[in-house]
Amino acid sequence: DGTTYLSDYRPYPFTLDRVALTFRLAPKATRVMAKLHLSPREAGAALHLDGEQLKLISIAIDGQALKPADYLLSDTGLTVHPAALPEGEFTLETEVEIAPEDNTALEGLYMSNGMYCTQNEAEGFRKITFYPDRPDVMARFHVRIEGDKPVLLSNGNPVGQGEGWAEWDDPWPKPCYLFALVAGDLVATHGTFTTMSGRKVDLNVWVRPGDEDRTDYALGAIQRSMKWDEEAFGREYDLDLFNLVAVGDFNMGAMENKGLNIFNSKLVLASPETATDFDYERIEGVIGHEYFHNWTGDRITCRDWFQLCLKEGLTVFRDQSFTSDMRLGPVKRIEDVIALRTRQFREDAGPLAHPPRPDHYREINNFYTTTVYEKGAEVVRMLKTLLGDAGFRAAMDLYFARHDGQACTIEDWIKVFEDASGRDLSQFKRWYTDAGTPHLKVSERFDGGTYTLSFRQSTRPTPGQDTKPPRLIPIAVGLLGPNGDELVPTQVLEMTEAEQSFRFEGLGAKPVPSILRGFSAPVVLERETSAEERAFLLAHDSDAFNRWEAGSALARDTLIAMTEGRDAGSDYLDAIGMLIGDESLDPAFRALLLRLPFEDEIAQTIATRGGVADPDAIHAARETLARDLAARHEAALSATYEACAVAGPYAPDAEPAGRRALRLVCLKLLALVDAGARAEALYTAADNMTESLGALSVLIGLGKAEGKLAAFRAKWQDNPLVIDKWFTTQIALCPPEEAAERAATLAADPLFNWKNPNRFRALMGGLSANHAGFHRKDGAGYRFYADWLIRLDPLNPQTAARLSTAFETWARYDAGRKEKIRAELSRIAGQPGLSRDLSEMTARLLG
Ligand code: HT7
Ligand code: ZN
Repeated sequence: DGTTYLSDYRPYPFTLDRVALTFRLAPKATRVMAKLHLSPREAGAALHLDGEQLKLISIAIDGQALKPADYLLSDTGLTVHPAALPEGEFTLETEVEIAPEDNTALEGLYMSNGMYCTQNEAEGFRKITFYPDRPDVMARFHVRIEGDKPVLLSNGNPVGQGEGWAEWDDPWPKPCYLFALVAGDLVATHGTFTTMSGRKVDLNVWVRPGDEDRTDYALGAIQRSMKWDEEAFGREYDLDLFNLVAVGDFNMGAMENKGLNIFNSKLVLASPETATDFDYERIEGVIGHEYFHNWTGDRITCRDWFQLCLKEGLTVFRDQSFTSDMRLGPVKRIEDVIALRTRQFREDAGPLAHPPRPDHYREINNFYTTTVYEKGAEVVRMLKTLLGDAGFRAAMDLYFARHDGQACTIEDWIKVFEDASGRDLSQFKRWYTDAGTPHLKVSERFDGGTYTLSFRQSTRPTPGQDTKPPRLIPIAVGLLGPNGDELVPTQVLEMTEAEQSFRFEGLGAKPVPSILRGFSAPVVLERETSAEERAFLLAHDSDAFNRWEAGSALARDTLIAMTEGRDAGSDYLDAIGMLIGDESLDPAFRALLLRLPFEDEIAQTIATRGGVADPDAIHAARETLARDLAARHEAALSATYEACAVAGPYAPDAEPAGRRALRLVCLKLLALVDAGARAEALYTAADNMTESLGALSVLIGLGKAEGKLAAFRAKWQDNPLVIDKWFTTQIALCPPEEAAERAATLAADPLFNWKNPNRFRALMGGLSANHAGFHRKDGAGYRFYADWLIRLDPLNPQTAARLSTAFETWARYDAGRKEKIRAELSRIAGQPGLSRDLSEMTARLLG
């Protein structure tokens, strides 16, 4: 049925050590000549090469043209019969024709604003030439590009160039998914980096003419990434040149092609007037991520695509650690956990749940998920928690030493950690193979100076996995005394059983436990905790994560009580007041404390507790609590708003960004008591996008932004990245009852270039982010969204399928909404000619 299974893995029966590619570029008829140096690893095997949408012009072995009877051509590839193959080494030469200009799926070789570029992960290379398109076939590439573009780039080192041509040689063997080609009218911002062994590396950030004044930050981020990887992991860059190119049409964030990283322009271009603090942080993080792949992805790659989290989970862990070191570690950890819970826990709780290492798929593009990436990173983090800093570093050193140049599996990875630590990690491996988020129920006893913490772990069934054996869960715990002192500093309890108790002896009084410090494992903690205890932890916990967690749990419980019409009390409002202006706390941390949980998060918690989420009630409760908070603490909010003003020119660093974040949280709350007066003033005065967009967002929420939105559009209409913000913000933050109609109006705007993935995501992502708007009772949000997925699918199935995950939460809601979502999913599933991508997604979503 077109499903690929992990258990079917077989090594490729040929080795391919060298490949020479020649590209003769033309928008409608590019010719690709490939020469593959192959040798058989087993006698009598047929030679299968993947290939899709290729027009075969010629094929020859050792210079001899093949006869039609020598091979079989199909929609998915080409197979040369064993009888047509020589016994030992041989060369296979093919020539094919492709049409990059007609490639709207943006996989393989395509065109973006007149520039040629490639995207080959996971299986795009088969749309360029006939080839064993699998990550365990690693070869050295020599590339010649012929075309009428001034800049012609590929991987590795330039080895020759002239008018209309250039040649590149990459000395490092690589799988074809890391191949890249770029040809266009581009300009570079140049820099250098001297590696720890004293080699000078040339760095270039390539962009379209006119964009070069927004590249400095990206260049600095490359330099910081290179330095950090040397210091934190001992990893040095291994070529003399590192190129990074910004592209306007791109399906995802960026791609780690060897020596030639290709980026979505939104993750490169930044100036204070056009990019927000959040954009700057992401740019640095993603540039780091792609650069760190040079070792964890390129030098050591994956044996097959089931092992994707081997490179992605590890590299996310590395980029999170990098950002943590560049900015404020505890704040970064809280942001990462918020993202994990809102995206990954949501995936794990729904019909799309799968393990970080899945064991089957129909379309691999559908498995570039938050489970593979972010949960994969959490699993690496737990290994570090279990082994300690030095043990983790020793294991990483062994991983690089043992597996450099190889295509590996999760088993190889686990074995490295076992060998480095002397531990048996077979139970730990379940984190890779089992889906679902474990729930950890906690109870406690205090008896004659002994405090006992008891845990029970359980994981609900997920698609295809009914029973879940217990996992090894590292639980970081500290104990606080009645006056808030740390009685027992953080220690890591290793839970291995379904039920397990841990004792702490010799305590004078019953302590207050701080459990799962730093969010030491990706689990849902279930513990009856009184509001007093939460307020106590919020005031005293030495662990920043748990301190924030106590406040956010108070807010969440208050909101849930309000949605259920119960008396919510004033514990949250009482507890939070003192912290607003507490100068001993970082502004960025205070901004997180003051942030009310997202509506989607509240819906998720209600459903996890067995309730039915009512989007309208959740929206109303959040509005009411925000109003109460503003009314109760207006003075502190106002004083903090004034105190956090940042003087001097804009800088994207963590310190001023944290002050702006706190300021904008205060602004949003104050707007509920000043009718938006401060937001109007800030919008007029702001000299940077963070504050302009922050103020505009507040006014959109108040329904007072129409004139400003029109002026904003006129001012920025030639800057696609800013116009994307214009689309997203107004739809995500407008009153929910307006969202579907506003989305329809925006879809008719001439600036809605829906074939551009960023623009499409800007509108659709904005709509699905408006929780109560998307889930409007009459189904208008669902219908609009489904209409557009149906429209996009024939052109760009990957992006359409990815966006279909907005429907993954259908089971949380009432029967009426459920029925409407399922009807839309069935309507999509019934479209004739639906892509494999979207049909796999709708089938899984419908369950
Ligand atoms: N390794 C890359 C994953 C990827 C991708 C990137 C851009 C466009 C399509 C893509 N398909 C898969 C990005 C990363 O994780 O670094
Ligand atoms: Zn990655």
